[in-house]
Amino acid sequence: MSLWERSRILAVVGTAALITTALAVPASAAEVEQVVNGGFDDGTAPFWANGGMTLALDDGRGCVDVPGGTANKWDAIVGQNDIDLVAGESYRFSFDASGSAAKSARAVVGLAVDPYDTYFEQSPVLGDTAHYEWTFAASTTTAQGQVAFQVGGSPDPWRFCVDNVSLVGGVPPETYEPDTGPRVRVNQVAYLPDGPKAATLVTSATTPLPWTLRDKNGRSVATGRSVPRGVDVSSGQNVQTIDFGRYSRKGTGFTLTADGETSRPFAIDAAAYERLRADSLKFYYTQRSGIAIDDALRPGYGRPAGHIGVAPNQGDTDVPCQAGVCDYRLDVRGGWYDAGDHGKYVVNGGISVWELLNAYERSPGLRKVGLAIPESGNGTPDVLNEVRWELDFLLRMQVPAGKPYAGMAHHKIHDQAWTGLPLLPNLDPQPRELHPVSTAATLNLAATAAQAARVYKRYDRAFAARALSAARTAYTAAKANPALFAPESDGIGGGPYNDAKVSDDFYWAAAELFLTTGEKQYSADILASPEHKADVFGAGAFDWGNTAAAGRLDLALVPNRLPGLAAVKASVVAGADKYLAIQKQHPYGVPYAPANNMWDWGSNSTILNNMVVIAAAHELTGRDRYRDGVLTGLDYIFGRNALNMSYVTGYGEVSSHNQHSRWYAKQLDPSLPNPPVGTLSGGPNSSIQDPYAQSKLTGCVGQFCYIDDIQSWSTNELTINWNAPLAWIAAYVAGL
Ligand code: 9MR
Repeated sequence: MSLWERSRILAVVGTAALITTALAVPASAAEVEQVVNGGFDDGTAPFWANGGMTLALDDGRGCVDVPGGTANKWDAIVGQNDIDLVAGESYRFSFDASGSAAKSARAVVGLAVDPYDTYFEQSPVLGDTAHYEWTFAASTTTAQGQVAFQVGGSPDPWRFCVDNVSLVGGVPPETYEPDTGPRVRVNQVAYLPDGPKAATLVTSATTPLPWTLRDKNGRSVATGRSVPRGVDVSSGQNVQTIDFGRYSRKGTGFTLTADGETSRPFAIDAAAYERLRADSLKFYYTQRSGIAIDDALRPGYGRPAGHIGVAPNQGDTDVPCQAGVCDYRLDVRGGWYDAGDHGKYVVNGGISVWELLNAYERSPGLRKVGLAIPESGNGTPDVLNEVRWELDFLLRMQVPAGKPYAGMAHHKIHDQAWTGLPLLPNLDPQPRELHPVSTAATLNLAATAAQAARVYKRYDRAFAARALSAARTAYTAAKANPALFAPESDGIGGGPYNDAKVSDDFYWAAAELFLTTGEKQYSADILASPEHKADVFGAGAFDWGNTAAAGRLDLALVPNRLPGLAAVKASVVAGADKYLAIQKQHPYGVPYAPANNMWDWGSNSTILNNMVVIAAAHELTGRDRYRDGVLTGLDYIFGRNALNMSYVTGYGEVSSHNQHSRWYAKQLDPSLPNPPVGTLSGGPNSSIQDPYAQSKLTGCVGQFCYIDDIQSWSTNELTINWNAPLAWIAAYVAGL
């Protein structure tokens, strides 16, 4: 079973557990030990060791000499089988362990037999003997459970010792209380001097309270009274709002005090957004596949090239298809790694490219922003240099002429099986495979290559011509194969990015081809599309699977002669008005209110994408209220939220910095870096699909469904498609 399938099952189990908890009588008092001889008092059995290791007693502990030179954590294991687990029951997993300096052990409670599912895992960094302890709820009932310490994957040999291994069932479930700091919630980065300035106060008070704004010297510079807002649906908190927008002097180190609490400090200044405009785009260079990352350009982030056909890598220069899918091999080197994994997916590359090129078209100030990348100074704006790295990869994913499905694009290329963390790209030993072509991927290629033909024309005519020809070919091929869908089940070794609705992708591709060529064949398809008159601005405006709004925005903003353009523009303004109305009702100023308060995977990007629509309305109408809506939305991302934290690494006093990634894995291996400054975390996700989030957050309300831990891939990953709206909005704000 794949991680993704497993995650779906866990999600279902999670819900069931929630319901049971609500109805259940308190857990019975009997706490039952599941591990036999965990203290190694009777020798080492029934623990076992593999990978050529011998488990032996040393001072009453079980110890192994771990060989160096293995690729994966699971190439060397100390474990015990036949562990009983009962779904929904809460377990306390604990042990004492030591290891040679800074080696990590992946401690797992999982299934002892194929497919070796992981129910709970932690990867503590070891040193002198220390005690480790966590509580989690089992998602599955089995008599074939396993407690294991995976200690492989080290280049050099080391010694691992463990003692007092314990898995006790029937313990009371742990309650996790996030540390949310002061109850006055502000944008911890910066408000603009002439922009709106609002904060949210978490309080039990239901009548207005006085507030004071202080400058960096503690001097009161403004005062007022808060506005009671009742219980906020998105967080379950009783809140009030504070409007200090009349204060407009520049400065740093401001604080806001109300109800006996003082906010984290913030600036009133645009400068941070100029930095963010570059940082959010610099994120992409260190995501690059197929090129060594130059430490001189990104101090602390230098690493060898990944997936250029050098062992232990097995790709991406000559990649076969999955068995039975095709009989050719492709050179699909380059591009950006999608996220914290080493996969490369055309649909997610597509929306990312579109949004960054769109930022270039909409924010002229981006042209002069240097990104310190190898191509800097070549006469082409750096944002286009960076996006070109991905475009070249997307073009390589197109099936060559003369082959079956010529002109279509393969949906994705990634590892044959999931790998563990941490794992640098160049050390990934998995075989790489091309997955089948899909209509959605092909239309992503058509849309972005057509857009690229327009954008790159003045810098590289030959590339623009090649891109346009690839776009036309792809569009024709998609029309001939309109229903080849990537299935949800294809989630082993990489994410599925399944998408069975492609009318939006057809619309978007036709729009980009029309905007670039002006040809009637494409405008005819736009006008005939069911998407053209539809309200495409839902709870979230657009994402990798919903691209109609991308087409609509460009039709509204890129000069063109489509009949009925006034209505197209009006539809964008109406979409923005919808998001503004939601924001106005929201005591945290969020332009996002998902049905049933079910926050989506990557909610931060959804919020930012809704802000892109609001910013588009600003361009279309020139009205201040749209600019103000974007700025207010920004406050949520940077700390005016229930968790009182900024979701962008290095921005704000407390910010996400442990995003799920195989190579920015400092939390697991101190020799690796955290994600670079300017990296957006996915953010609150009500479905908490990963076991770590489930162990901490089960029952969470909206905004609270987030944890800054590298294990939480469903709430705290970084991705190319999430940093794109951050870069878009940063460029917009810096350009105001
Ligand atoms: O961002 C994607 C989210 O919208 C999907 O619901 C989820 C499951 O298909 O996958 C997310 O994308 C992940 C991808 O499949 C693999 N690379 C990491 C991505 C972010 O978690």
